[in-house]
Amino acid sequence: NLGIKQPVSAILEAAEEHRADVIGMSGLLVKSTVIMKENLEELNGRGLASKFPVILGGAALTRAYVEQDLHEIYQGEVRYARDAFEGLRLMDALVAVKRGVPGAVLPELKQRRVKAVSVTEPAPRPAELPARSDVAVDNPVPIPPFWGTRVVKGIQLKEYASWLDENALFKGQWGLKRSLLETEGHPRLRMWLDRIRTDNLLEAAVVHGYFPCVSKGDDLIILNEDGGERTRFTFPRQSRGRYLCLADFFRPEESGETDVVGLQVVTMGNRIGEETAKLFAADSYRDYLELHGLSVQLAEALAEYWHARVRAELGIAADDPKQLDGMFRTEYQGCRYSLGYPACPNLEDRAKIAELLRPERIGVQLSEEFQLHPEQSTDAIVVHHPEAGYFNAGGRA
Ligand code: B12
Repeated sequence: NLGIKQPVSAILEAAEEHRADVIGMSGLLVKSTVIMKENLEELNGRGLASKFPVILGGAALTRAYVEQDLHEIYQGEVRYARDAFEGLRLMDALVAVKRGVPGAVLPELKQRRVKAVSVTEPAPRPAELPARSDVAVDNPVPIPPFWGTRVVKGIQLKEYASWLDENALFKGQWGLKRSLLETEGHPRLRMWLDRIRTDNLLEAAVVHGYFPCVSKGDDLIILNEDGGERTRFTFPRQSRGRYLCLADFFRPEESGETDVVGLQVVTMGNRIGEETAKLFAADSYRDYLELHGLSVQLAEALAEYWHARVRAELGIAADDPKQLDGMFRTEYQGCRYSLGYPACPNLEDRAKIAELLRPERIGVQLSEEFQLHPEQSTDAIVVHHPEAGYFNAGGRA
């Protein structure tokens, strides 16, 4: 395991040095799917495709993208693995084929039934789309407690620990079966939370803000104090159904009124990354996997908790569900949209959020690939409109 963000030359050097049978790569963000394609082209270019079969996995990839689109490009074998277990089965098959074991074959390639839509480039806006959806424009506009940004540091774990989505942790991160939750999941979680507290591993911090804004067509325009334009976001509009666009949840410019949008960046700080790196270097994989998984879910928990604080500050928390699972089903007023998700897919827009919030004040930097460092950080646009909810738009509608 070479770790994250490895250039293809480092991957190939290690593969040659260790005489690897197969190269595996993992992609969490859509951007990494583009890099994988370039890496495969590089292997072609260096004449290494027949030497190194490739297994690809990760949240941003689909089986069809790998086994159809990438397979067409790559001059060697490339397969998709849904999880580590499929990865092991593939390794068995690939190595058996390589060694010429009689009867050994690779699993068949999965072919897409419907035509592919590009996931990296937004679909052009068709001319016949309506300028707006039917989203109400007469909902009350809350008054924020302040305009501009605020930095909050030293947030204690006990404040947001109860917002941890245990299902996502146990199932999604730790890969635990239901039957192991009582004997493994809960005790290990208690142990890690204790250790995080005792060793002071988290430096949870938030920068958030309220900005005056209006909408115009598909654009959300952030205003200056004097009412002039400060910056604007352009969001995709659904090409059918309700023709929703994120901009519709804000007062249109023509109304003459001004709306309010919340922005936030939350982070778990740098120390936790150093700790997980130590565990990794010491070959303590189980501990590494558990602590890393917990830390990323705690970033999500802090974002959820902060969103609730923002609803309270805006005076729209009256409808908040009493139970946490209702929170996870977003049964409250408004919605928290993270850039990169379907309603606002453009990761480049993270630079605008960074400019408005200046998250470097809590130690968070935006990389050239528009990723936040430390990894356990997430940003969001907070919308108060009662009709706001998650939806697909643009190429993925
Ligand atoms: C948890 C999570 C987070 C956490 C932690 C992320 C992290 N670094 O681990 C937090 C809250 C920090 C986060 C933040 C963000 N996230 Co996020 N996140 C997720 C979520 C819900 C789960 C990812 C995860 O950790 N899964 C658990 C791991 C273990 O699974 P996995 O990576 O898929 O790997 C498994 C398999 O795929 C396979 N596998 C993977 N690789 C390989 C390789 C080989 C060789 C093999 C054999 C197998 C294999 O085996 C693994 C075990 O089964 C996904 C959605 C989803 N359901 O997948 C979105 C998702 C990855 N996030 C997304 C986005 C957009 C973001 C943000 C950009 C949002 C924002 N604006 O803040 C940020 C980016 C953070 C940053 N630092 O810049 C998008 C990415 C799409 C895109 N546009 O690029 C996703 C896909 C959600 C979506 N549906 O749109 N996120």
